[in-house]
Amino acid sequence: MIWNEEMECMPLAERRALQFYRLRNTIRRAYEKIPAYRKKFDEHGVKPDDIKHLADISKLPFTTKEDLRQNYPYGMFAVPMKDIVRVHSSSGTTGKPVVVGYTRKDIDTWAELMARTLCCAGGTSDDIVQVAYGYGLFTGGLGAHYGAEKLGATVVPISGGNTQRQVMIMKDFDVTMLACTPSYSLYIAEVMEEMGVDPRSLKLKAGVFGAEPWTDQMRIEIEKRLCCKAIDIYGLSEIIGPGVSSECENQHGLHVFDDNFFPEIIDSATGNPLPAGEKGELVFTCLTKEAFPVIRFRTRDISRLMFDPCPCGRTHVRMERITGRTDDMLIIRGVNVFPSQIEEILIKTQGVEPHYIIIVDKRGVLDELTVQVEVEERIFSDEVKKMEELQARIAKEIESVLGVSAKIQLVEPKTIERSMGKAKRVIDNRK
Ligand code: DLL
Repeated sequence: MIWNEEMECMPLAERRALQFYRLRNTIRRAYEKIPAYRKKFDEHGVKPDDIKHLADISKLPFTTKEDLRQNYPYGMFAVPMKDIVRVHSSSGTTGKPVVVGYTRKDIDTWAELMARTLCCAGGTSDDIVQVAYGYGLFTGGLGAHYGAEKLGATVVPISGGNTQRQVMIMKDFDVTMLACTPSYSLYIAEVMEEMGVDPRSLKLKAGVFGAEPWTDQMRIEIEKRLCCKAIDIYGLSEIIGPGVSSECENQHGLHVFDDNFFPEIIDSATGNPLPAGEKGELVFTCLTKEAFPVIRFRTRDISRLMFDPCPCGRTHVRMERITGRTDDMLIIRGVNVFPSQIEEILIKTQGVEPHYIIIVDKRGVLDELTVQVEVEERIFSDEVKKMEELQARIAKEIESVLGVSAKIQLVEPKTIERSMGKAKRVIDNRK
């Protein structure tokens, strides 16, 4: 089922016209109502009326996380506070958080986009949706909650944590859909196993997983362990929260809800737009947001756009699953390494569990890469020789795929800390 056929299956020419109309309105409003945007546009020598075609978007200046921080907390709002009905905020682990605001209409738009997302994953009003994303300033919990309600599904607003209870409720409440981070879904699967609950005995049919990077290998692992379809959903607080893009049941790229958010791919070093289909940094412009209309926001997420039609009938442009962030990339002895590349190798390796940490240190002048990964119980209790053989196999694979040597530490099952939200998988001690 498609939630909003008119918008999701709109012919391309019509959508382009709609995007342009909405873009013009957003730019005018931002220029008139947000002094920081007016200043930026003026410094850049561009006026809203200079935007005469969609392609002119590249004439506009970018917005960065730093711009939003400098206007903390409410400086980027385009409406008076009396019209703001909700705020959310990013975690702010690296400085002041970013505060995002929503009008009533923005909340409705968001709910609609999350209803579309759940529909993309096969959801209907018959579903029972366990929302195990955190509720609070984080956008995951309430975003999924409003979307599931809009869909007419039954919401179980459990939030993150208390994993045994998650399993009990999933079983007793006949939950059919799960919403949480991919890393938390694996932890739920693990606890389920410990509790002796067979995932095949559950009603769970699909999960909408996002908020952190994960790989196709991780998807296979989750689908196997939870016996459900694992759908990748993407979003960020600055744009709206979850509900920016979602895979459909074909699981081949995420449909960007581009009647609301205009995506671009740029070269993160030069800021220049890249040719269609090339991989680079994702940039979004909000087309329908009232309270917090960000223009050309640099996400730092790396993806590429896919323009070929999807069998589901949606005509949105699709984005490839995020393969890393520009600020995630580790430079190890001059070689660029993305954590996702290491994850792919680990999960493909027989005998290890999908729980790992990447540690980078500096020994003298040299960078040193260490990968800690849990091994399966049967291997851990086995002979030393097998462990050594496994260790060597992983090291060799990393060396041949990434071109850097890594120290592999095999650790006992269940020793790496589990996450109930966004997993922290990289410790860079050089910083
Ligand atoms: O994580 C919103 C969200 C909630 C998305 C629930 C999906 C599900 P932030 O906390 O602002 O918002 O973090 C946004 O998380 O720039 C990406 O780097 C990362 N991210 C989000 N979804 C995915 C995904 C929410 N599917 C940042 N794959 C983004 C990879 C993701 N990374």
